[in-house]
Amino acid sequence: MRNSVRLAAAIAAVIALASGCSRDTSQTAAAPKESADQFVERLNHELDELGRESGAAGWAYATYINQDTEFLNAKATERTLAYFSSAVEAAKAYDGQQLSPATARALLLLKLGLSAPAPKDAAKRAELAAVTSKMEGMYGAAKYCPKGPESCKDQTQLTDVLANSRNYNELTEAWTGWHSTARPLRTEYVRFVDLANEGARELGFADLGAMWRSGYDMPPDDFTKDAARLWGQVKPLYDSLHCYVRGRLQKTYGADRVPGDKPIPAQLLGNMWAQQWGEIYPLVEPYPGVLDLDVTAALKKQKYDAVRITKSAESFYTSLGFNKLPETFWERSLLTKPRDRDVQCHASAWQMDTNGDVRIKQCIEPTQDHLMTVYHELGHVFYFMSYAKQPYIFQSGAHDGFHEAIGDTVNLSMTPAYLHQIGLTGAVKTSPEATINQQMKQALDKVAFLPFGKMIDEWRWKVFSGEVKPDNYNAAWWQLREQYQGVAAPVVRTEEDFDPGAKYHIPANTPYTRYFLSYILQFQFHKALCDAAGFKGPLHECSVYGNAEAGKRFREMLELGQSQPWQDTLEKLTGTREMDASAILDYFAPLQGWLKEKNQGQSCGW
Ligand code: X8Z
Ligand code: ZN
Repeated sequence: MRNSVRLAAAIAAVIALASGCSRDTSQTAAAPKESADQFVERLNHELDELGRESGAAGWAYATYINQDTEFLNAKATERTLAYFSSAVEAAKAYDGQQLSPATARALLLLKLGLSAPAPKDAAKRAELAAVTSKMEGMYGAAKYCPKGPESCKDQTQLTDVLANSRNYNELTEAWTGWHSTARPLRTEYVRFVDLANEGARELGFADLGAMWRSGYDMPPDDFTKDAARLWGQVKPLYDSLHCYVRGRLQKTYGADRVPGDKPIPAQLLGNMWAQQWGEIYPLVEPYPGVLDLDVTAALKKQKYDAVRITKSAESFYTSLGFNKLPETFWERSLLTKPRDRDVQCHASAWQMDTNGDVRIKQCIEPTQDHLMTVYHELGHVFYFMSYAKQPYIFQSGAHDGFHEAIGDTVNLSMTPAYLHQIGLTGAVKTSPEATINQQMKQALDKVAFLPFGKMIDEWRWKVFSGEVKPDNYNAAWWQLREQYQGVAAPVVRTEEDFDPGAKYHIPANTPYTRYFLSYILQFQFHKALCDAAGFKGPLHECSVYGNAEAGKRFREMLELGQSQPWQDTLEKLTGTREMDASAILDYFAPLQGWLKEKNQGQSCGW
């Protein structure tokens, strides 16, 4: 992903837009003699230049957080913001003109190009750049130090506790400790909301949330309805999973701690944000011992290091016909956590320029979770490489959910058969019990995530519109977490806390609905690729590893970037113009049947 304020497409192009232009920004002011096509051509060139500067500053900051890199990153961001303000202003000269579809689209994307546009006022612009830069660093460097500097634990360590401990008090302390680090972010965030909203309003949007919802090639209200429709399609499946998992956690922790008809305490689900629950698989395994799915143990035993994990992911993509990663990827990526400095460990992918400098930044550890994340990040990287021939403004995902879905689509092909083939799981067994085990493991990540993916921006939409005010930030957050996820805060929360700030994408201002969409779309993509490969069995058994035809269809989609409305791009691969949950429901049909039976007689819901 690129950087925060920078470009809306964090990962993508438009972000890149943000990167820095070496020219004086005043050059962008309307050049009346320029035709619209010429203007867009100049934009593409300048944004490319600008992207290099903001990319370099952003990378330096994210991989070495200190006052100086924070300052330089803020300066680069400020220049990006200024460039955008002036470019959008200049583009108004073409309002009402007859434009080619490509030029009209480029000008529309320009306006949507930042995830937080600045007010025109120069002092406010500088303040916005400074506050966004500051928040990112605060998050990346945060530590919980219960008993002085020697006792400090960072996010990696606290996340490990959430994943591996089964001790209720230890889990509660790690959760509470990490969330306490977000308190100082509240003041910064309040100011950020004011400034970015002002920028969005100056561009003609009702608020920043409305601007985000306008990035989907359809009226923003239709998008809101579409996202709600998708959630409605998958909610019954989530409810079944929630009911079953709560029952099993009750067996582990007792009914006093996990009451039958209440939300699940958020620290018990194996993840700091209760967003993916794969780590508690051993507690909920339907048929113990039937299938060896312990990839983490295999990685450790075989002494996989970060490079080998990344090479394994690369091989999957090259098996589909993608070109290999460039040498510079290996020289310049950050694959392990440095010992001696603060870095932003939240994984991301970077398109540093349009000349093939692509990288990832991830503090890789030998676990299944990290393995899947590396495949996810490389999905972004192969998307960057695939659309590199497009004009700069179109170098982005068909929409941001597409960008998130590429690597995850590949994840869906990492079946037990594939993992066995690369030596990471035991022999594949086919039995109804093995299928249910495998599906449960997948559902703990893929189904459990859905309400989380939906609620994050639901909260931000309310914050940006003013429906939720700062004195109600935390209460509104927990209301949504209960409503969507059916999880509860481990300990009493107040407005002294700022729990949203404990999740990377809030201080980094990365829109989150993209992930919700990705978790629906990736199943549509998977189904389309399996069809292209001629696969005939149940969807969850399909892997397109090594399949040339599936690879070709996939690459053709990626090469289009953001050059046309996403509906056209989706149709090309899947034959439909709508995002739709039937593929994910189809995929999990065996598990949903099983869960319904197991949940009979239980009181489900919260
Ligand atoms: O942020 C990410 C990726 C980088 S784009 C690691 N994800 C979301 C998260 O961690 O919250 C992937 C899944 C959801
Ligand atoms: Zn991603």
